[in-house]
Amino acid sequence: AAGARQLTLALIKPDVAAHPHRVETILRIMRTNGFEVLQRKRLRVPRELAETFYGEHREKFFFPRLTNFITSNDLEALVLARPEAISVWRALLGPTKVHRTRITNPGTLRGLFGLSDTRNVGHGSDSPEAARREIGLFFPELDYDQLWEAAQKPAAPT
Ligand code: DGI
Repeated sequence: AAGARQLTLALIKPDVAAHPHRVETILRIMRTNGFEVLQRKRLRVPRELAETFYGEHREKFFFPRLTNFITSNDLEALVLARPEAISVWRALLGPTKVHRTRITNPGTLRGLFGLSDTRNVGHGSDSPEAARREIGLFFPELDYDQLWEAAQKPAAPT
């Protein structure tokens, strides 16, 4: 039996968001894999949001280049829903470090489209707690619990 649907925050980072046809390819891959796109927005991330979002990495050597990159141009933020949304979206993305992922997981989104360990195509929340926090950061105007409730109803046929 299908379990409850999970929500996850997906980001299509600026390296890919600059290419409309790649964004469309990724959206098609999301839908083919059973994801419902509940919310979608395109935005230039303010520095403060980037630093809060990646706050756990504040002391890492790559923090400046990561936050510079994520604020460098528009990106796409999406709320995705399906059972096991968190792990399934991260599996589609592939492992974080593109240089290795190109060899080990060439068919994943990072394997296909990644440019570097920083410019690595996308983001996916890594736990339900992270998903709630991250959806709140990117979609502060939404009521998370209401969104979750709505996600439990079957999608209208399209
Ligand atoms: O959840 P992920 O994005 O897969 O990975 P994460 O939460 O460990 O790291 C967040 C982002 O930080 C990742 O998408 C890219 C960047 N990053 C992580 N480790 C490295 C890195 N960037 C560089 N240049 N080198 C790293 O070792």
